[in-house]
Amino acid sequence: MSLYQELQWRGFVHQCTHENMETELEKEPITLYCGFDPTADSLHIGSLLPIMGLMHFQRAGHKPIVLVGGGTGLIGDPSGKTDERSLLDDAQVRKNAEGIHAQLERFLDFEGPAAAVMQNNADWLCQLSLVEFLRDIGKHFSVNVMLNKESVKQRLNDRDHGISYTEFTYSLLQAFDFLHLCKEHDCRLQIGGSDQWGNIVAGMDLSRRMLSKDTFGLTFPLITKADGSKFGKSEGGNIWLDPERTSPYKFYQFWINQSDEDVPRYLRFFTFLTQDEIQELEKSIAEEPHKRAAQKRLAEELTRLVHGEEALANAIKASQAMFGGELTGLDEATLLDIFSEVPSTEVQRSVLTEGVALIDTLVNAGIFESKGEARRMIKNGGLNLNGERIDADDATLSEASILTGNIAVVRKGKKNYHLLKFV
Ligand code: 485
Repeated sequence: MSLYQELQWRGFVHQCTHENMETELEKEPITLYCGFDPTADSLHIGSLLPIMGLMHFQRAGHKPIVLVGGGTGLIGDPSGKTDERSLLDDAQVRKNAEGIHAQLERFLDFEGPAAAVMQNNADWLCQLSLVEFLRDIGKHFSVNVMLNKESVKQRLNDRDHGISYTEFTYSLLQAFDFLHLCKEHDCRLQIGGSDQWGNIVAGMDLSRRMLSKDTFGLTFPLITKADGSKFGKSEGGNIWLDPERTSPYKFYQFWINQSDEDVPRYLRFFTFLTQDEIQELEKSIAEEPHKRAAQKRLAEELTRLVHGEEALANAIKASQAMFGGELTGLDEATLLDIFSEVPSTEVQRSVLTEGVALIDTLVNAGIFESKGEARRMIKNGGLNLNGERIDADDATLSEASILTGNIAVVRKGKKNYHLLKFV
């Protein structure tokens, strides 16, 4: 199967500037690029599709340039935005650029024949002189055409959500990047999300006019969810690639929780599994949906890709803990993360040394209404402390009741968890 066919069956191709793209890509390895603006110090899962795209190109022998928009990030892309962006200051953009540079590095191979290259457009954009730019570059752009671009049109007739001269000029900067990379690196293709179409085409026009070179553009679709809600958000907001912002456990859980309707598409987008492997998983969704084998495989592949093997093992262990699995061996941060949505009560540490009965503490913490209820639960084998069943009514608390840090985990029945935090 050719690279282009592979991208097509996976659903990556939204729009493409050339009908002969497939043959062009088979002829010889080319250099291509995708740009990421440093609007935050971490990427989120919205960037995964273009990242996967770059990886497919590299696996097929093409050479990816990953561009971090240290220059364009100072301006802000109006594409797909209904409001003017607030400007980020120089130091913030630089810090953000460092953050996403480090993240992007782990997905591609920077050695070998198709070695990827990192570029920061601040290196050339921030040196431009205004007068020169207006004379040499600006002359090639027709305002009449620009006013008809989707990203601009939307904001023209709206007084409250108008567009500044600054953002209006953004696409010229991105066009200049393509020209620069075409000239300096013989870069022939730019890829991006569907919102980037106008910017990509602007760069192709500029390269044709100034270098007489033919370049290509390819965009990916916007990811939609079967239920109409927005892809990539949880109640807590974005799902970030930075483990400090979204823990590997939460990241893993996000994918585990995808619906049966969405999972087949996500397997094509976000894993390198073959058509056969994905078909097998689709069969399992149809025949044994309760096993959630497809969701598990998706979560596994992605957590491994983004966070590595060890973080994946921890995320799986943490997920099992929530369903009655082993609790020992998980550190305090992981425990707090797993049980972040579980009620918790602070308890005076002195109960650990004063031989206080466990059931008294549980009633005081509001976990049971009465001692009678607690005793009945114990009799039925339904009370569990730190993963171990409590058999005796008169069990007491001690230092050994702490699982890790200052926490003990109480489980009532099958899944009712409650944390005790000794203070
Ligand atoms: O030369 C370039 C300079 C900057 C950019 C691209 C080429 C960034 C681009 N203008 C942009 O804003 N991209 C978005 C971003 O950085 O968050 C997203 C797009 C999305 C996809 C992704 O970047 O909204 O469709 O292209 C990689």
